[in-house]
Amino acid sequence: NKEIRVFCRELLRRPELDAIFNHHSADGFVLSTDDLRDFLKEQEEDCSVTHAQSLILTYELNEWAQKSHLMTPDGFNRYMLSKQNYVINPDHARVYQDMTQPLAHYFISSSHNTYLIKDQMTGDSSTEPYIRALNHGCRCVELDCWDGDGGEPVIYHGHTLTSRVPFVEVINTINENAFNASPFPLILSLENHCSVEQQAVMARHLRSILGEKLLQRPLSTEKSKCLPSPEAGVSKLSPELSELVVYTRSVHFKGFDQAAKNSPYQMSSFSEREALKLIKDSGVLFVRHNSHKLSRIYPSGRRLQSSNYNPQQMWNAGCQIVALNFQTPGEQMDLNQGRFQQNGLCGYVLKPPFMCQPDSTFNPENVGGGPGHRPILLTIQVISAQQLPKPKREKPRSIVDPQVWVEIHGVPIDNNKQKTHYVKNNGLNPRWNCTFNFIVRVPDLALVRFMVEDHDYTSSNEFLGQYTLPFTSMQSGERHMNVTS
Ligand SMILES: [Ca+2]
Ligand SMILES: [Ca+2]
Ligand SMILES: [Ca+2]
Repeated sequence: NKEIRVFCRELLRRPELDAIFNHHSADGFVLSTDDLRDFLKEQEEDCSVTHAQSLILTYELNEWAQKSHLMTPDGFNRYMLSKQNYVINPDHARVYQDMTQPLAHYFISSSHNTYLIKDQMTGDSSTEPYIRALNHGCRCVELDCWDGDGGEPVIYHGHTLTSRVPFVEVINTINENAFNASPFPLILSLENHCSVEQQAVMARHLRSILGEKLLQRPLSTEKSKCLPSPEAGVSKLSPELSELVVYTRSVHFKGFDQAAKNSPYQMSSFSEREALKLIKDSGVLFVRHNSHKLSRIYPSGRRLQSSNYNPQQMWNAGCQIVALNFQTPGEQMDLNQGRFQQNGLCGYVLKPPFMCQPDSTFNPENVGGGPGHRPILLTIQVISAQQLPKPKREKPRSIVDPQVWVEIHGVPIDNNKQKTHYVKNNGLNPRWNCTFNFIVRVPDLALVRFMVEDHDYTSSNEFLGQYTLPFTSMQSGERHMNVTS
Protein backbone atom coordinates (compact mmCIF):
# COMPACT_ATOMS: atom_id res chain seq x y z
CA ASN A 1 0.00 0.00 0.00
CA LYS A 2 2.81 2.33 0.82
CA GLU A 3 4.27 1.69 -2.62
CA ILE A 4 0.94 2.51 -4.24
CA ARG A 5 0.73 5.71 -2.21
CA VAL A 6 4.23 6.73 -3.27
CA PHE A 7 3.37 5.90 -6.86
CA CYS A 8 0.14 7.96 -6.75
CA ARG A 9 1.97 10.89 -5.18
CA GLU A 10 4.58 10.71 -7.92
CA LEU A 11 1.83 10.55 -10.55
CA LEU A 12 0.08 13.63 -9.19
CA ARG A 13 3.24 15.63 -8.63
CA ARG A 14 3.29 18.86 -10.65
CA PRO A 15 6.85 20.21 -10.65
CA GLU A 16 5.65 23.19 -12.72
CA LEU A 17 3.23 24.11 -9.90
CA ASP A 18 5.95 23.58 -7.29
CA ALA A 19 8.06 26.10 -9.22
CA ILE A 20 5.30 28.76 -9.04
CA PHE A 21 4.79 27.99 -5.36
CA ASN A 22 8.50 28.31 -4.59
CA HIS A 23 8.72 31.53 -6.55
CA HIS A 24 6.04 33.16 -4.39
CA SER A 25 6.71 31.56 -1.01
CA ALA A 26 8.95 33.77 1.17
CA ASP A 27 10.11 30.85 3.33
CA GLY A 28 9.84 28.03 0.76
CA PHE A 29 7.41 26.02 2.94
CA VAL A 30 4.10 27.89 2.94
CA LEU A 31 2.41 30.87 1.27
CA SER A 32 1.51 33.58 3.75
CA THR A 33 -1.63 35.60 3.01
CA ASP A 34 0.63 38.32 1.59
CA ASP A 35 2.54 35.82 -0.60
CA LEU A 36 -0.76 34.59 -1.96
CA ARG A 37 -1.93 38.15 -2.61
CA ASP A 38 1.24 38.84 -4.62
CA PHE A 39 0.54 35.76 -6.71
CA LEU A 40 -3.11 36.79 -7.28
CA LYS A 41 -1.96 40.24 -8.34
CA GLU A 42 0.26 38.65 -10.98
CA GLN A 43 -2.75 36.65 -12.17
CA GLU A 44 -4.58 39.98 -12.59
CA GLU A 45 -7.40 39.06 -10.26
CA ASP A 46 -8.87 40.11 -6.89
CA CYS A 47 -5.85 40.34 -4.55
CA SER A 48 -7.69 41.61 -1.46
CA VAL A 49 -6.99 40.10 1.97
CA THR A 50 -10.58 38.81 2.06
CA HIS A 51 -10.24 36.95 -1.25
CA ALA A 52 -6.84 35.45 -0.35
CA GLN A 53 -8.19 34.25 3.00
CA SER A 54 -11.31 32.80 1.42
CA LEU A 55 -9.11 30.78 -0.95
CA ILE A 56 -7.15 29.44 2.04
CA LEU A 57 -10.40 28.50 3.77
CA THR A 58 -11.66 26.72 0.65
CA TYR A 59 -8.56 24.90 -0.61
CA GLU A 60 -6.26 24.42 2.40
CA LEU A 61 -7.13 21.18 4.20
CA ASN A 62 -4.36 21.33 6.82
CA GLU A 63 -6.11 22.67 9.92
CA TRP A 64 -3.08 24.28 11.45
CA ALA A 65 -2.21 26.09 8.21
CA GLN A 66 -5.80 27.17 7.69
CA LYS A 67 -6.05 28.63 11.18
CA SER A 68 -2.78 30.50 10.65
CA HIS A 69 -3.98 31.90 7.27
CA LEU A 70 -1.28 29.96 5.40
CA MET A 71 -1.36 27.83 2.28
CA THR A 72 0.73 24.65 1.94
CA PRO A 73 1.90 23.26 -1.44
CA ASP A 74 -1.00 20.76 -1.31
CA GLY A 75 -3.55 23.53 -0.81
CA PHE A 76 -1.95 25.56 -3.58
CA ASN A 77 -2.10 22.62 -6.03
CA ARG A 78 -5.73 22.07 -5.12
CA TYR A 79 -6.50 25.71 -5.89
CA MET A 80 -4.50 25.77 -9.12
CA LEU A 81 -6.40 22.76 -10.48
CA SER A 82 -9.82 23.96 -9.25
CA LYS A 83 -12.77 25.26 -11.29
CA GLN A 84 -12.02 28.70 -9.85
CA ASN A 85 -8.63 28.75 -11.57
CA TYR A 86 -9.95 27.43 -14.88
CA VAL A 87 -8.88 29.23 -18.05
CA ILE A 88 -12.43 30.49 -18.65
CA ASN A 89 -13.41 33.53 -16.59
CA PRO A 90 -15.76 32.15 -13.88
CA ASP A 91 -17.98 35.23 -14.28
CA HIS A 92 -18.52 34.27 -17.93
CA ALA A 93 -19.29 30.66 -17.06
CA ARG A 94 -22.73 31.74 -15.77
CA VAL A 95 -25.39 33.81 -17.59
CA TYR A 96 -23.76 37.25 -17.47
CA GLN A 97 -24.98 38.94 -20.65
CA ASP A 98 -27.96 41.24 -21.19
CA MET A 99 -30.75 38.85 -22.18
CA THR A 100 -33.33 41.54 -22.97
CA GLN A 101 -32.21 42.50 -26.50
CA PRO A 102 -34.05 41.36 -29.66
CA LEU A 103 -33.32 37.75 -30.70
CA ALA A 104 -31.44 38.95 -33.81
CA HIS A 105 -28.69 40.29 -31.51
CA TYR A 106 -27.70 36.80 -30.38
CA PHE A 107 -25.82 33.85 -31.78
CA ILE A 108 -28.11 30.87 -31.14
CA SER A 109 -26.72 27.34 -30.76
CA SER A 110 -28.49 25.41 -33.53
CA SER A 111 -28.64 21.83 -34.73
CA HIS A 112 -29.32 20.60 -38.28
CA ASN A 113 -31.37 17.43 -38.97
CA THR A 114 -31.42 16.84 -35.23
CA TYR A 115 -33.12 13.44 -35.56
CA LEU A 116 -30.09 11.77 -37.21
CA ILE A 117 -27.80 9.50 -35.22
CA LYS A 118 -25.23 9.15 -38.00
CA ASP A 119 -25.12 10.23 -41.65
CA GLN A 120 -28.04 11.53 -43.68
CA MET A 121 -28.21 8.70 -46.22
CA THR A 122 -28.49 5.48 -44.24
CA GLY A 123 -28.33 6.47 -40.55
CA ASP A 124 -31.09 5.89 -38.02
CA SER A 125 -33.53 8.58 -36.89
CA SER A 126 -34.23 8.72 -33.19
CA THR A 127 -35.39 10.85 -30.30
CA GLU A 128 -32.06 10.37 -28.53
CA PRO A 129 -30.10 13.06 -30.48
CA TYR A 130 -32.73 15.64 -29.37
CA ILE A 131 -31.96 14.88 -25.73
CA ARG A 132 -28.23 15.14 -26.37
CA ALA A 133 -28.52 18.43 -28.28
CA LEU A 134 -30.87 19.96 -25.69
CA ASN A 135 -28.60 18.89 -22.84
CA HIS A 136 -25.75 20.71 -24.61
CA GLY A 137 -27.70 23.97 -24.60
CA CYS A 138 -28.87 23.75 -28.23
CA ARG A 139 -31.72 26.29 -28.76
CA CYS A 140 -32.88 25.44 -32.27
CA VAL A 141 -33.70 21.86 -33.22
CA GLU A 142 -34.91 20.66 -36.58
CA LEU A 143 -37.78 18.31 -37.45
CA ASP A 144 -38.22 17.14 -41.07
CA CYS A 145 -41.88 16.11 -41.15
CA TRP A 146 -43.44 13.73 -43.67
CA ASP A 147 -46.75 11.90 -43.97
CA GLY A 148 -46.64 8.59 -42.09
CA ASP A 149 -48.86 5.50 -41.92
CA GLY A 150 -52.15 5.57 -40.01
CA GLY A 151 -52.46 9.34 -40.27
CA GLU A 152 -49.46 9.94 -37.97
CA PRO A 153 -46.67 12.19 -39.31
CA VAL A 154 -43.10 10.88 -39.09
CA ILE A 155 -39.65 12.47 -38.98
CA TYR A 156 -36.79 11.36 -41.22
CA HIS A 157 -34.55 12.57 -44.02
CA GLY A 158 -36.91 12.44 -47.00
CA HIS A 159 -36.15 10.24 -50.05
CA THR A 160 -33.38 8.34 -48.20
CA LEU A 161 -32.94 5.08 -46.29
CA THR A 162 -32.82 6.76 -42.90
CA SER A 163 -35.27 5.14 -40.47
CA ARG A 164 -38.41 6.98 -39.35
CA VAL A 165 -39.43 8.19 -35.91
CA PRO A 166 -43.03 9.25 -35.10
CA PHE A 167 -43.51 13.04 -34.82
CA VAL A 168 -45.47 12.55 -31.60
CA GLU A 169 -42.49 10.79 -29.94
CA VAL A 170 -40.13 13.61 -30.85
CA ILE A 171 -42.52 16.22 -29.45
CA ASN A 172 -42.85 14.22 -26.23
CA THR A 173 -39.06 14.08 -25.94
CA ILE A 174 -38.73 17.81 -26.58
CA ASN A 175 -41.44 18.49 -24.00
CA GLU A 176 -39.52 16.52 -21.37
CA ASN A 177 -36.09 17.94 -22.11
CA ALA A 178 -36.54 21.41 -23.61
CA PHE A 179 -35.34 23.37 -20.61
CA ASN A 180 -32.89 20.92 -18.97
CA ALA A 181 -29.86 23.03 -19.75
CA SER A 182 -31.25 26.48 -20.55
CA PRO A 183 -34.37 28.44 -19.59
CA PHE A 184 -34.25 30.54 -22.77
CA PRO A 185 -36.55 30.03 -25.79
CA LEU A 186 -36.23 26.89 -27.87
CA ILE A 187 -36.94 27.31 -31.58
CA LEU A 188 -38.49 24.32 -33.34
CA SER A 189 -37.48 24.39 -36.98
CA LEU A 190 -40.22 22.40 -38.72
CA GLU A 191 -39.40 21.40 -42.28
CA ASN A 192 -42.89 20.58 -43.42
CA HIS A 193 -43.58 18.09 -46.23
CA CYS A 194 -46.93 16.86 -44.87
CA SER A 195 -50.40 16.83 -46.40
CA VAL A 196 -52.95 19.28 -45.00
CA GLU A 197 -54.52 16.40 -42.98
CA GLN A 198 -51.27 15.44 -41.28
CA GLN A 199 -50.35 19.10 -40.71
CA ALA A 200 -53.50 19.31 -38.63
CA VAL A 201 -52.30 16.28 -36.66
CA MET A 202 -48.95 18.00 -36.10
CA ALA A 203 -50.66 21.15 -34.82
CA ARG A 204 -52.85 19.05 -32.49
CA HIS A 205 -49.82 17.21 -31.02
CA LEU A 206 -47.92 20.47 -30.57
CA ARG A 207 -50.84 22.04 -28.70
CA SER A 208 -51.80 19.07 -26.58
CA ILE A 209 -48.29 17.93 -25.60
CA LEU A 210 -46.49 21.25 -25.22
CA GLY A 211 -49.51 23.12 -23.84
CA GLU A 212 -48.50 26.21 -21.91
CA LYS A 213 -44.88 25.97 -23.07
CA LEU A 214 -45.91 26.69 -26.64
CA LEU A 215 -45.71 30.28 -27.75
CA GLN A 216 -49.06 30.77 -29.49
CA ARG A 217 -49.28 34.54 -29.78
CA PRO A 218 -46.78 37.41 -29.73
CA LEU A 219 -45.30 38.16 -26.32
CA SER A 220 -46.08 41.83 -26.22
CA THR A 221 -49.66 43.07 -26.58
CA GLU A 222 -48.51 45.84 -28.87
CA LYS A 223 -47.57 44.74 -32.34
CA SER A 224 -43.88 45.19 -31.86
CA LYS A 225 -41.52 46.26 -34.62
CA CYS A 226 -38.73 43.92 -33.60
CA LEU A 227 -38.15 40.40 -32.38
CA PRO A 228 -38.64 39.63 -28.67
CA SER A 229 -35.69 38.98 -26.35
CA PRO A 230 -34.58 35.60 -24.95
CA GLU A 231 -35.57 36.89 -21.49
CA ALA A 232 -39.12 37.68 -22.61
CA GLY A 233 -39.53 34.16 -23.98
CA VAL A 234 -38.17 32.22 -20.99
CA SER A 235 -39.32 28.58 -21.05
CA LYS A 236 -41.20 28.97 -24.33
CA LEU A 237 -41.06 27.04 -27.57
CA SER A 238 -41.46 28.80 -30.86
CA PRO A 239 -42.42 26.55 -33.79
CA GLU A 240 -42.67 27.52 -37.41
CA LEU A 241 -45.93 25.98 -38.64
CA SER A 242 -48.77 27.90 -40.31
CA GLU A 243 -51.05 29.47 -37.68
CA LEU A 244 -48.78 28.35 -34.86
CA VAL A 245 -45.96 30.40 -36.27
CA VAL A 246 -45.54 33.44 -34.11
CA TYR A 247 -42.09 34.83 -34.69
CA THR A 248 -39.89 32.91 -37.05
CA ARG A 249 -41.63 32.23 -40.33
CA SER A 250 -39.12 31.12 -42.92
CA VAL A 251 -39.18 32.94 -46.26
CA HIS A 252 -37.15 32.61 -49.41
CA PHE A 253 -34.44 35.25 -49.57
CA LYS A 254 -34.86 37.50 -52.64
CA GLY A 255 -32.20 40.11 -51.93
CA PHE A 256 -31.62 42.62 -49.14
CA ASP A 257 -33.98 45.28 -50.56
CA GLN A 258 -36.88 42.82 -50.62
CA ALA A 259 -36.01 41.46 -47.16
CA ALA A 260 -36.03 44.98 -45.70
CA LYS A 261 -39.73 45.23 -46.61
CA ASN A 262 -40.58 41.95 -44.85
CA SER A 263 -41.88 41.75 -41.31
CA PRO A 264 -39.09 41.34 -38.70
CA TYR A 265 -40.65 37.99 -37.83
CA GLN A 266 -39.64 36.54 -41.19
CA MET A 267 -36.47 34.53 -41.15
CA SER A 268 -34.36 33.70 -44.21
CA SER A 269 -32.73 30.31 -44.73
CA PHE A 270 -29.46 30.05 -46.64
CA SER A 271 -27.35 27.08 -47.69
CA GLU A 272 -23.72 27.45 -46.66
CA ARG A 273 -22.79 28.29 -50.27
CA GLU A 274 -25.42 31.04 -50.58
CA ALA A 275 -24.27 32.51 -47.26
CA LEU A 276 -20.58 32.44 -48.22
CA LYS A 277 -21.37 34.18 -51.50
CA LEU A 278 -23.29 36.94 -49.70
CA ILE A 279 -20.45 37.37 -47.21
CA LYS A 280 -17.93 37.71 -50.04
CA ASP A 281 -20.04 39.96 -52.30
CA SER A 282 -21.91 42.10 -49.77
CA GLY A 283 -20.62 41.43 -46.27
CA VAL A 284 -21.63 44.81 -44.83
CA LEU A 285 -25.21 44.48 -46.11
CA PHE A 286 -25.43 40.97 -44.65
CA VAL A 287 -24.23 42.23 -41.24
CA ARG A 288 -26.86 45.01 -41.36
CA HIS A 289 -29.60 42.57 -42.40
CA ASN A 290 -28.65 40.32 -39.47
CA SER A 291 -28.83 43.23 -37.03
CA HIS A 292 -32.64 42.97 -37.05
CA LYS A 293 -33.58 39.79 -38.97
CA LEU A 294 -32.83 36.15 -38.21
CA SER A 295 -30.77 34.14 -40.69
CA ARG A 296 -30.57 30.39 -40.59
CA ILE A 297 -27.64 28.66 -42.32
CA TYR A 298 -27.71 24.95 -43.15
CA PRO A 299 -25.05 22.54 -44.47
CA SER A 300 -24.85 21.83 -48.19
CA GLY A 301 -26.93 18.87 -49.37
CA ARG A 302 -23.73 17.50 -50.88
CA ARG A 303 -22.41 16.66 -47.42
CA LEU A 304 -23.70 13.08 -47.63
CA GLN A 305 -21.67 12.00 -44.60
CA SER A 306 -23.24 14.85 -42.57
CA SER A 307 -19.92 16.66 -42.28
CA ASN A 308 -19.96 20.30 -41.13
CA TYR A 309 -18.98 23.67 -42.58
CA ASN A 310 -17.01 26.25 -40.59
CA PRO A 311 -19.53 28.13 -38.39
CA GLN A 312 -17.07 30.93 -37.60
CA GLN A 313 -17.40 32.37 -41.12
CA MET A 314 -21.16 32.69 -40.59
CA TRP A 315 -20.85 34.26 -37.12
CA ASN A 316 -18.41 36.79 -38.64
CA ALA A 317 -21.35 38.06 -40.71
CA GLY A 318 -23.72 38.11 -37.73
CA CYS A 319 -25.80 35.06 -38.75
CA GLN A 320 -27.64 33.77 -35.70
CA ILE A 321 -28.95 30.26 -36.45
CA VAL A 322 -25.84 28.52 -37.75
CA ALA A 323 -27.12 24.95 -37.88
CA LEU A 324 -24.58 22.14 -37.60
CA ASN A 325 -24.76 18.35 -37.61
CA PHE A 326 -24.36 17.88 -33.85
CA GLN A 327 -23.80 14.15 -34.33
CA THR A 328 -20.57 14.72 -36.28
CA PRO A 329 -17.58 15.49 -34.03
CA GLY A 330 -14.65 17.55 -35.28
CA GLU A 331 -13.20 21.03 -35.41
CA GLN A 332 -16.48 22.67 -36.52
CA MET A 333 -18.46 21.27 -33.57
CA ASP A 334 -15.54 22.17 -31.26
CA LEU A 335 -15.92 25.78 -32.41
CA ASN A 336 -19.66 25.65 -31.78
CA GLN A 337 -19.08 24.27 -28.29
CA GLY A 338 -16.42 26.93 -27.69
CA ARG A 339 -18.61 29.79 -28.90
CA PHE A 340 -21.38 28.78 -26.45
CA GLN A 341 -18.99 27.89 -23.62
CA GLN A 342 -19.75 31.31 -22.14
CA ASN A 343 -23.02 32.76 -20.76
CA GLY A 344 -23.92 29.75 -18.62
CA LEU A 345 -24.01 27.35 -21.61
CA CYS A 346 -27.51 28.71 -22.21
CA GLY A 347 -27.21 28.57 -26.02
CA TYR A 348 -27.54 32.34 -26.53
CA VAL A 349 -24.49 34.59 -26.86
CA LEU A 350 -24.81 38.31 -27.47
CA LYS A 351 -23.22 39.49 -30.71
CA PRO A 352 -20.64 42.29 -30.34
CA PRO A 353 -22.34 45.74 -30.35
CA PHE A 354 -20.71 46.80 -33.66
CA MET A 355 -22.77 44.09 -35.43
CA CYS A 356 -26.12 45.04 -33.88
CA GLN A 357 -26.73 48.42 -35.50
CA PRO A 358 -28.84 48.64 -38.69
CA ASP A 359 -26.24 51.04 -40.15
CA SER A 360 -23.19 48.97 -39.11
CA THR A 361 -20.15 49.35 -41.35
CA PHE A 362 -18.49 46.17 -40.09
CA ASN A 363 -17.10 44.12 -42.95
CA PRO A 364 -15.91 40.66 -41.88
CA GLU A 365 -13.77 40.34 -45.04
CA ASN A 366 -11.93 43.60 -44.50
CA VAL A 367 -11.79 45.00 -40.98
CA GLY A 368 -8.68 47.15 -41.34
CA GLY A 369 -9.28 49.97 -38.86
CA GLY A 370 -13.09 49.71 -38.98
CA PRO A 371 -15.52 49.02 -36.12
CA GLY A 372 -14.57 46.05 -33.96
CA HIS A 373 -10.91 46.52 -34.91
CA ARG A 374 -8.89 46.74 -31.67
CA PRO A 375 -5.69 44.74 -32.11
CA ILE A 376 -4.42 42.90 -29.04
CA LEU A 377 -1.14 41.04 -28.64
CA LEU A 378 -1.93 37.62 -27.20
CA THR A 379 0.93 35.69 -25.61
CA ILE A 380 0.29 32.07 -24.71
CA GLN A 381 2.71 29.75 -22.98
CA VAL A 382 1.84 26.07 -23.21
CA ILE A 383 3.39 24.63 -20.06
CA SER A 384 2.38 21.03 -19.45
CA ALA A 385 -0.34 18.41 -19.51
CA GLN A 386 -1.29 15.48 -17.35
CA GLN A 387 -2.97 12.15 -18.12
CA LEU A 388 -3.93 12.93 -21.70
CA PRO A 389 -6.82 11.01 -23.28
CA LYS A 390 -5.94 7.94 -25.35
CA PRO A 391 -6.26 8.14 -29.14
CA LYS A 392 -9.52 6.75 -30.57
CA ARG A 393 -7.61 4.45 -32.89
CA GLU A 394 -5.23 2.70 -30.51
CA LYS A 395 -1.88 1.69 -31.91
CA PRO A 396 -0.56 -1.46 -30.24
CA ARG A 397 2.71 -1.13 -28.30
CA SER A 398 2.85 2.57 -29.00
CA ILE A 399 3.02 5.41 -26.48
CA VAL A 400 1.74 8.80 -27.59
CA ASP A 401 4.09 11.65 -28.54
CA PRO A 402 1.89 14.66 -27.72
CA GLN A 403 2.12 18.08 -29.31
CA VAL A 404 -0.21 21.06 -28.84
CA TRP A 405 -1.68 23.39 -31.45
CA VAL A 406 -2.86 26.84 -30.39
CA GLU A 407 -5.36 28.13 -32.95
CA ILE A 408 -7.14 31.45 -33.40
CA HIS A 409 -10.49 31.27 -35.21
CA GLY A 410 -12.04 34.63 -36.04
CA VAL A 411 -12.32 37.03 -38.96
CA PRO A 412 -10.13 35.87 -41.88
CA ILE A 413 -7.14 38.09 -40.97
CA ASP A 414 -7.12 36.67 -37.43
CA ASN A 415 -7.08 32.99 -38.42
CA ASN A 416 -3.75 31.57 -37.36
CA LYS A 417 -2.21 28.56 -35.63
CA GLN A 418 1.10 27.54 -34.11
CA LYS A 419 2.30 24.28 -32.59
CA THR A 420 4.68 23.05 -29.92
CA HIS A 421 7.34 20.40 -30.54
CA TYR A 422 6.27 16.87 -29.62
CA VAL A 423 7.30 15.14 -26.42
CA LYS A 424 8.38 11.59 -27.17
CA ASN A 425 6.50 8.73 -25.47
CA ASN A 426 4.77 10.62 -22.69
CA GLY A 427 1.00 10.96 -22.42
CA LEU A 428 1.21 11.00 -18.62
CA ASN A 429 2.92 14.31 -17.83
CA PRO A 430 4.50 15.95 -20.89
CA ARG A 431 6.01 19.44 -20.52
CA TRP A 432 6.57 21.84 -23.40
CA ASN A 433 7.14 25.37 -22.06
CA CYS A 434 6.55 26.85 -25.53
CA THR A 435 5.56 30.50 -25.95
CA PHE A 436 3.53 31.87 -28.87
CA ASN A 437 2.49 35.36 -29.90
CA PHE A 438 -0.62 36.21 -31.89
CA ILE A 439 -2.11 39.52 -32.96
CA VAL A 440 -5.88 39.37 -32.60
CA ARG A 441 -7.47 42.26 -34.53
CA VAL A 442 -11.16 41.59 -33.82
CA PRO A 443 -11.03 39.99 -30.34
CA ASP A 444 -14.81 40.14 -29.86
CA LEU A 445 -15.32 37.48 -32.54
CA ALA A 446 -12.25 35.33 -31.88
CA LEU A 447 -12.14 31.84 -30.41
CA VAL A 448 -9.00 30.20 -29.06
CA ARG A 449 -8.71 26.45 -29.59
CA PHE A 450 -6.12 24.25 -27.88
CA MET A 451 -5.74 20.93 -29.68
CA VAL A 452 -3.53 18.04 -28.58
CA GLU A 453 -2.47 15.35 -31.01
CA ASP A 454 -0.15 12.37 -31.12
CA HIS A 455 2.73 13.05 -33.48
CA ASP A 456 3.45 10.26 -35.97
CA TYR A 457 6.15 9.78 -38.56
CA THR A 458 4.54 7.09 -40.65
CA SER A 459 0.87 8.16 -40.66
CA SER A 460 -1.14 11.32 -40.06
CA ASN A 461 -1.21 12.64 -36.50
CA GLU A 462 -3.94 11.35 -34.23
CA PHE A 463 -6.34 13.71 -32.39
CA LEU A 464 -6.16 13.32 -28.58
CA GLY A 465 -8.29 16.14 -27.21
CA GLN A 466 -9.16 19.82 -27.38
CA TYR A 467 -10.60 22.79 -25.52
CA THR A 468 -12.06 25.90 -27.18
CA LEU A 469 -13.23 29.15 -25.62
CA PRO A 470 -14.03 32.74 -26.63
CA PHE A 471 -10.95 34.96 -26.55
CA THR A 472 -12.75 37.57 -24.42
CA SER A 473 -13.62 34.91 -21.80
CA MET A 474 -10.02 33.81 -21.30
CA GLN A 475 -8.33 34.66 -17.99
CA SER A 476 -4.75 35.84 -17.86
CA GLY A 477 -2.22 34.17 -15.57
CA GLU A 478 -1.33 30.52 -14.93
CA ARG A 479 -4.50 28.56 -15.68
CA HIS A 480 -5.61 25.05 -16.52
CA MET A 481 -8.23 23.41 -18.74
CA ASN A 482 -9.60 19.93 -19.38
CA VAL A 483 -9.26 18.71 -22.93
CA THR A 484 -12.00 16.43 -24.20
CA SER A 485 -11.69 13.87 -26.95
CA1 LIG B 1 -33.66 19.18 -42.69
CA1 LIG C 1 5.62 7.11 -29.47
CA1 LIG D 1 3.08 8.69 -32.17
